Amino acid sequence: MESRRLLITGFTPFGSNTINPSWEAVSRLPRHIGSFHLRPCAIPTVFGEAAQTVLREAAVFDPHVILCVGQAGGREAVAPERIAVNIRDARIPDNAGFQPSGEYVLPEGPAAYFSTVPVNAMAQAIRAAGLPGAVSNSAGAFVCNDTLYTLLHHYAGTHVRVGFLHVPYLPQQGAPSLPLEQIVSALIAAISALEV
Ligand code: PCA
Repeated sequence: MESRRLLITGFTPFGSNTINPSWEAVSRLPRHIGSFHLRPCAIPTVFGEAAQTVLREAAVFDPHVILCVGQAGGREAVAPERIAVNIRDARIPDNAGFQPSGEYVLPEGPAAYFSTVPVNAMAQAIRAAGLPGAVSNSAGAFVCNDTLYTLLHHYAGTHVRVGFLHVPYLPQQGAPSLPLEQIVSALIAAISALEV
């Protein structure tokens, strides 16, 4: 089978966290899943910078699919995000000390974009692997949403697919949580659902 390139990212720790399960899991993924060849990349939890880091990496790697992964404290399931909104509204400062309140991601952009990966199939594949998976209809208004929105805007009308998965805390961060191996397995299941 012809190999396809998947750029997959995880975020640096932010706020009061000293670890980010998204990067912990992404950095432990195998380099090949099904027909995909993976390029893992750590990105900063900084408005704007996060998406720019993905775009710089994508300019070199030329991915068919981009999947970003982020931490969502309080979530119980690994959640493919359905939508990104044109809003920056932060409860805490990002890692550069920036805390926007009700600003646009892109003043000239549309209100929202739908993700261009099959979110229902991905959530279903996670559940079929015996793990908690559920589609989410809100990626929030912090750096994760900002990154997904910016990438969907950039790749709108192209063949590059863009998706986002939020993952729960690791057990050492609080509850609810999911062990690292299970987050890794859920990501593998979700990536396998991109084959169809
Ligand atoms: N989660 C944050 C930003 C970085 C991360 O891992 C979010 O949900 O926006």
